Amino acid sequence: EHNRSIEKYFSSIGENASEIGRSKADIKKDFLHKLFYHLGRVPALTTDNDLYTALALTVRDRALRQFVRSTEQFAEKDARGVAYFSAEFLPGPHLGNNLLNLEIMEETRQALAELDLDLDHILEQEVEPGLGNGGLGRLASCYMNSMATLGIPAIGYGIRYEFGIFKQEIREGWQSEATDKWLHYGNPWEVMRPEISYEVKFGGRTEAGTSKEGKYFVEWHPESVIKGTAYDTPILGYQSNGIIMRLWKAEAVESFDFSIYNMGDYYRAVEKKLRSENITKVLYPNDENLSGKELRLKQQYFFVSCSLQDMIHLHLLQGRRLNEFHEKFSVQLNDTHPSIAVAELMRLLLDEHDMEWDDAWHITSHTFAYTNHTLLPEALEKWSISLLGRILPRHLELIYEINSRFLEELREKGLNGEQIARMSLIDDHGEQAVRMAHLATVGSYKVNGVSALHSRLLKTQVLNDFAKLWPEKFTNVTNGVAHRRFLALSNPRLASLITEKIGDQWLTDLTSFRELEKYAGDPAFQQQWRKVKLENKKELCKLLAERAGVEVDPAMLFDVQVKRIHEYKRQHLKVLHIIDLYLRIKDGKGEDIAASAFIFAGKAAPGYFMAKLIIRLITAVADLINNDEEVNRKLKVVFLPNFNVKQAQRVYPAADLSEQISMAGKEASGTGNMKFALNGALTIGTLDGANVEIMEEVGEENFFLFGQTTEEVQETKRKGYRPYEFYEENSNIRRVLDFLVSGALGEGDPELFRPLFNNLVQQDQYQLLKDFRSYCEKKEEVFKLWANESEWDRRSILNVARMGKFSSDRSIRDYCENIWNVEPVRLRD
Ligand code: 4GP
Repeated sequence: EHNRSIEKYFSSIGENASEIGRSKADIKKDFLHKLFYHLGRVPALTTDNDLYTALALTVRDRALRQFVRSTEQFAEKDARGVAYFSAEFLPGPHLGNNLLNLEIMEETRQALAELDLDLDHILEQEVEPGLGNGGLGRLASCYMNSMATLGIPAIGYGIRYEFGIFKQEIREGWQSEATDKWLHYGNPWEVMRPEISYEVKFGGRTEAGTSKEGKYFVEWHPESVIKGTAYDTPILGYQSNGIIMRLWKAEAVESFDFSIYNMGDYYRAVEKKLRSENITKVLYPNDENLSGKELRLKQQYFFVSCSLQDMIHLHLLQGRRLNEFHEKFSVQLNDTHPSIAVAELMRLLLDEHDMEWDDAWHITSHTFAYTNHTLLPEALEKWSISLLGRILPRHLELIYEINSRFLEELREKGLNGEQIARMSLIDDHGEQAVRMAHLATVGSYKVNGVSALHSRLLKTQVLNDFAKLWPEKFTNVTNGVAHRRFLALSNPRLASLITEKIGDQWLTDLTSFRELEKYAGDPAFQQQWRKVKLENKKELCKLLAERAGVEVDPAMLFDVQVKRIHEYKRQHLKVLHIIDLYLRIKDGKGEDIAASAFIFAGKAAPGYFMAKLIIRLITAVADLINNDEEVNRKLKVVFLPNFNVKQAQRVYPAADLSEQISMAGKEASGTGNMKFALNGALTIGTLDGANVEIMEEVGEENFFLFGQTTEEVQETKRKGYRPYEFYEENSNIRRVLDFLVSGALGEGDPELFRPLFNNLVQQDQYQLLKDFRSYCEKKEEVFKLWANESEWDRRSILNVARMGKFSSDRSIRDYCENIWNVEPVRLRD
């Protein structure tokens, strides 16, 4: 039963502008109301956080209005929707982005100025939600913004971690980790929904039976039950629409176990509550799926179960039948983290909604689509049978059943035993385990990689057997980035220069950047372009001085590598080259070297020794070079601690050169590569991931390509790669590697970097030594071009002009067409 008066109010929200206005006066009034009536602050005691919170609440009202309006219209149209399942979201600071999307940045700035407040200072106060590790989580958030912009009925489902990705500090050159208490000062963006909550079972045993009507059924008697409660954050698209990111928090079903409480054991009663809440306490800080623990599996199942129960609830609430579930929803699995959803939807349909197997399987296998984000063999998720059986006994049974039907199908198709064993959902080598990528592939109607190259490798290598079986299931969607956040918001100088030249259509259509091409050779425009970059670099210099204690000359070539620290990403390749340059200068042979600031940032997984050692190497080289009078006018090295979205927004606009130097075949796509080029950096890179497509778009002549191709890498390996030969035969390599263990670096201990040295000369899995010469040669070209300012600028302008393809708006359109079969809804404001 709807309340008519409320309904009338809802429909008036849009029409009646005075309700929630966008003018300076409205914003000022609402801001003061929030400050006094919501926060109850007297002026003398108002803190920066109060100001931020009051402004955030003022903006959230407007964001929620957009969400309510969009939701109403999606419902009116009865449109097919998308649920984006992701264990990670990395939204970045909300406030600035929301002001941009609502188009009230200037009004807000002025409203605050009238109160003698500075918007930029208030924006600085926001603590970002670090609910992801890196690329995969950030991609999910870019997609949320684009789905909202395009009018896709979508919801993002995930986990409300109480502690996000750790805060990285550098202590004596090493990474140290501090907990990220992002909720400490409150989170004004979320709306808690205590009434939207679901129970999730764990452990225990199952029992099969037959009903009076002769129907076979299974009951799951869990060992424990945990409640998930929804927290909604509105995510805005550009200019109007809003969608919701719904994150689940775990709680005890009962706050106290009263039976224990009555016995007088108060602490034991509370303990049970605490244990339940553990599930959503902390994000696992391992990117690329490195090592999963029991709690991680529980997190995955917990959020997936809440989300599917919620979707079924919403579906039935709208009077729809359950057997048309897959016609109304498409669920995108962001990597295998949520892939237990395949078994969970089967369970819900079979056990809780009395469906027959074939019907349930039809719905399930037409609901899910799976995106793979990494080919690293060690990152392909597996859960041991014993763990899965203990935590999710019913799901293990269902997985066995799905598997036995699947293998039967393979036998009927005439596949041999070896092929069947390779494709099985169960890995029988060593400890038996469930291969989650296989479960996701079998249970999905589409599977995609995240760049053309990656999707091809997925089909021809990792999931080759499946691609042969179901060629039409496999497709590609090349990643994209939210260009509004990563250009309009974070690089306002460049944004307004571009808008002056070609208008602001690019905000909703990045391909209109093509029009910039004709100005690429215009000296006056180049000069303005250069000036913008210089201003951005000056700002970054302040941050580098403040956070890393290093003074950098903004006239230097800013050569930047920011991303998670990983051997395959080869930060150490860049370091080896820096050492080579250092030694050259020491020899008095450095004239041709362009004055360069080498900037690094990124987190290492806390248990990943080599990655942490690479950070130590960077800080050691930085110490050596920055303190050497002979060298430091020519070279600077900086490690900027605690890279996150907020910092990223200051780094990309200031970069001249973007380092995308992974070993070919290892980086699924990369999205930093796109953010750099969008902000006018030239790229030095291998033919890996989306680099291939970036080069295709900007032209080979505007891209510094080096290194082996994927095929050459594989050929090198096949022939028996012996890195030691490079050490022996190439005197440059030998000199640089020997320097690592000479005691010149890091407290004079020659053993400090021995593990790195040994790894490189003995295994060198990522073939740094093989690609080293080609990298150095390309760097010489970079230096030469840098000396030719106007040619550098011309190429920089061309790079930006040709970035149209890499907006996440384009990616989302691709998902809609190739995978979801969802039509954008044209929404009225
Ligand atoms: C990352 C990939 O490493 C990166 O190439 C890609 O651009 C990104 O996903 C988004 O697709 N993978 C992860 C991960 O972050 O945890 O596997």
